[in-house]
Formats: sequence, C-alpha cells, structure tokens
Amino acid sequence: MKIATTGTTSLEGDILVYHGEYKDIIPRISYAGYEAVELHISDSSEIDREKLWKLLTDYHVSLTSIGTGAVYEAKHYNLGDHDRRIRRAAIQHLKQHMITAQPFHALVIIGLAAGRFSDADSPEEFKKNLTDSLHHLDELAEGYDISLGLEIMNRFESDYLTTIAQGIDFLKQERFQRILLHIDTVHMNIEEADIGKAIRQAKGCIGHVHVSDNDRYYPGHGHYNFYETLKALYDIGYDGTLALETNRLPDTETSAGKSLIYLNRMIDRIERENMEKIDG
Ligand code: LER
Ligand code: MN
Repeated sequence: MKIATTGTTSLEGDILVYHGEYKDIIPRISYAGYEAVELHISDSSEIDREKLWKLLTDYHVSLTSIGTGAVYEAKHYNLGDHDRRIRRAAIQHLKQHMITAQPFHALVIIGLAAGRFSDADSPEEFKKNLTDSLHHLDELAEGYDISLGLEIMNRFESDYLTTIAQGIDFLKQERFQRILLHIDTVHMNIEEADIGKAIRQAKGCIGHVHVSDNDRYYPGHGHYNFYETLKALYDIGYDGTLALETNRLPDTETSAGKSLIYLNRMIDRIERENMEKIDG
C-alpha cells in the first residue's frame, strides 16, 4: 500500500494537506518524505501539464489520483443531471483530468461530481443518467489507460450508493472495465455496520482509499480504528493508495508528518503480525 498526501492550488479551506502553487508544494511534499500525491484540480484544461509532470518527476513524487469534486460546487457539473449539456460538460471536464492522469496512470475520482437526486427529475432518472455517463467515462478511461474511482460517500453528501455493498452490486451489474470503488474512512465510519467485513467483501473491487480520522484530522488524532481497516485491506491484497484526505490542522507539516508516522507504523505492525503467523 502506498501512502499519498493531498495537495491543491486553492488557498481556501482546511480539508486537504498542502495548499499552494505546485512549484511550492511539490518540493515540500517530497521533503516531508512522501513519494506520492493526490492532487485536487479545479480544471485540468487550465493547468500547464508538462510543467506539473516535470515537477513531479524531478521530485520523485508520483501522482496517484486526482480529486474532482470542486467542479460540482463551482459549476454544478454532474453526471446525473437532467440537462444533457451539463452531463456532457461533466464528462468533458473529467476527460481533461484523464489526460493529466495519463503519464502516471493515476486514478480519477468520481465523488461529488456524480451529482444528487435533486439534479434530475426523479431518483430513477438520476440513476439512469449517472449510469449512462459512467459507461461513457469507462470507455474513455480505457482509451487513456487509467482507472476511475467511484467514491462511496455518506448519506449527507450523496443520495445513491452510500455503502460498499451497494457499490459492489452496482459494479457487478454494470460490468465496467475501468471503474472501481473508492472508499473513504470518514464515510465508512458513518455508513458501515462492520467496516472490516464490508472491506473484505469488496475484494477485487477497491481502486482507491481516502484516509483521515473520524474528525477529518490526521490518522491517530481521533478514534477511528485504522488497524481494522488496514488489516482488512491487507488481507484482501489491496495494493493501491491510501490518500490523506485530512485537514491541515494544526498546520500542514504537522498533519503530513503525523499521518506518515502513524500509517507506516500501522502497516509495519500488520506486516510483522503476518510474518509471525507464517513463521508459526
Ligand atoms: C470527497 O472525497 C469526500 O470524501 C467528501 O466527503 C468531500 O466533501
Ligand atoms: Mn473522500
């Protein structure tokens, strides 16, 4: 499992760890000991991709994933909307992120940009529109050789597919080539009755994981049971990213530093226990 921090050029908001221009935050991410980052990008068509890719390569930081939710708040682009033009705009917008993701085979997140029931005339219409849009994106992702992560979010931020079990059923029904589930400790903490069991049942279906403590602080700050989550992920052979969708409190460097120490220690413990079990 690879640990990624998060970054954005937006100077506002506490959620996400590094805020600032790429030329400033990517060196800081590297000096903090991270080899991977998830970037939340408001519009991929507006960035200098070559410059970003070079910066990442020069600092040995790989791009694991792209957060895309900002467009729902800024422009209301979403994949389930009643208006076909809005759905198309959302797909084109996500396609631009796929281009940014391509050299690193990063995963493009579909979270808030999926939309809400209220964006269509009925829940049924929303589900149909979203499913059609996802099939379109699935084909595009195949062409760009990247994956998409359909984020399972809690009931206060999403109306559809709020548990891992619902996500698994949806993936099985639609048989996407490139869409996997993206789970998040904050959402699981709200929606799952048994987090370890829910993860174990999703073997082969999980493409991405957001981690933060129950209060959105760095892991280890609150009372979330990371051992249970990481052990379940380890046991199902999850080999993807743990991306720190945490706040930057009390400050960026503290959040980044404490997260890395805590998660590495937890992964080491799980690996050690596994070795001891094998050794008998
Ligand atoms: C997005 O990844 C997410 O988890 C949301 O809770 C953010 O609003
Ligand atoms: Mn998340």
